[in-house]
Amino acid sequence: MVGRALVRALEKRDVDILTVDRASVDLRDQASVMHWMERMRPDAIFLAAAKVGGILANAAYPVDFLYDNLMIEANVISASHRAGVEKLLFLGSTCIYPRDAEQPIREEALLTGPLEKTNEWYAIAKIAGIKLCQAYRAQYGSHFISAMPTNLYGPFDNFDLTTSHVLPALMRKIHEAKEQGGRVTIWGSGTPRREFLHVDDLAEALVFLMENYNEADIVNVGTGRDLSITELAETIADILDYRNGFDFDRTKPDGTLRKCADISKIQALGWKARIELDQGLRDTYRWFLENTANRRETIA
Ligand code: GFB
Repeated sequence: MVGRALVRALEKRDVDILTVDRASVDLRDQASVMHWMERMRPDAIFLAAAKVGGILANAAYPVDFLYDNLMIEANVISASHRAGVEKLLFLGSTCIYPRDAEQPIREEALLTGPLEKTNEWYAIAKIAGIKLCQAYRAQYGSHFISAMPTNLYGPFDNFDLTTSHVLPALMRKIHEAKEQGGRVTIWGSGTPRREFLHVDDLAEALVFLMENYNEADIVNVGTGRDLSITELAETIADILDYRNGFDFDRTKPDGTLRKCADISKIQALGWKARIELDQGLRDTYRWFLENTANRRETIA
């Protein structure tokens, strides 16, 4: 999802875009990554590739979330250094911050307290990636930077109900309840609050940081506005005209109760999000209808 959004953003600029899919290079394999890097010699790298997923996927696949992400970032960052890449941008996540961090979460909160248990594997891997970028900068003067996006959504999201994040899951559940009848079940209590950023806004932010930022310190990327999971469900229900109400499955985890990024740093640099949640949801639903709703095999 992020890689495709980056390609859409970069196509508007005068650059040659190199992409690599998992069928041609397994980023967990050091030799393959080094070989690709030496053959292509990119000037700049956006490291968006990662094993990602929602709250239950993190619990179900701890090895994938820790090992795969550690290997991907260690291989790509070290190969970038060896191939003389001039600038690298590593993508983390706001789940790297302590579970009880003061809200909105400032970048300085990193490593000041215990992590949220439901995504600890992923958070540890992402913190290691941030530190590796900072280590290359400290030891070799590398221009490696890290951005921390909040919860993302948009075209090419994962709509699988067991592994996806909350926004695509609720969109699909509400769509199916509207089409087939029945009610929608929200996992957990519905009270946790989350901040959602459209992936096209993220891509613009990443290009902006690539061009304008070159420091060791991490940078949050978000809208600065959060809402409860129930409010998100109601917003999607309004757009899809679903009126049958919600049930709550309290056997499912809530995760962290609040996760809203302080975005004053990136705003001071001169960037802010443009896509309002309502508009972003409408666009994403249109994409869902055109690409997945009638082709279940692509999302099963
Ligand atoms: O998006 P999500 O899976 O992950 O869940 P996190 C957010 C909240 O939505 C939790 C609730 O409180 C869920 O219980 N929720 C309600 C649902 N209904 C659903 C549903 O049908 N599906 C899902 N998935 N959730 C993620 C991390 O944490 O944040 C990732 O797991 C990543 O690793 C991402 O860092 C940014 O927001 O809790």
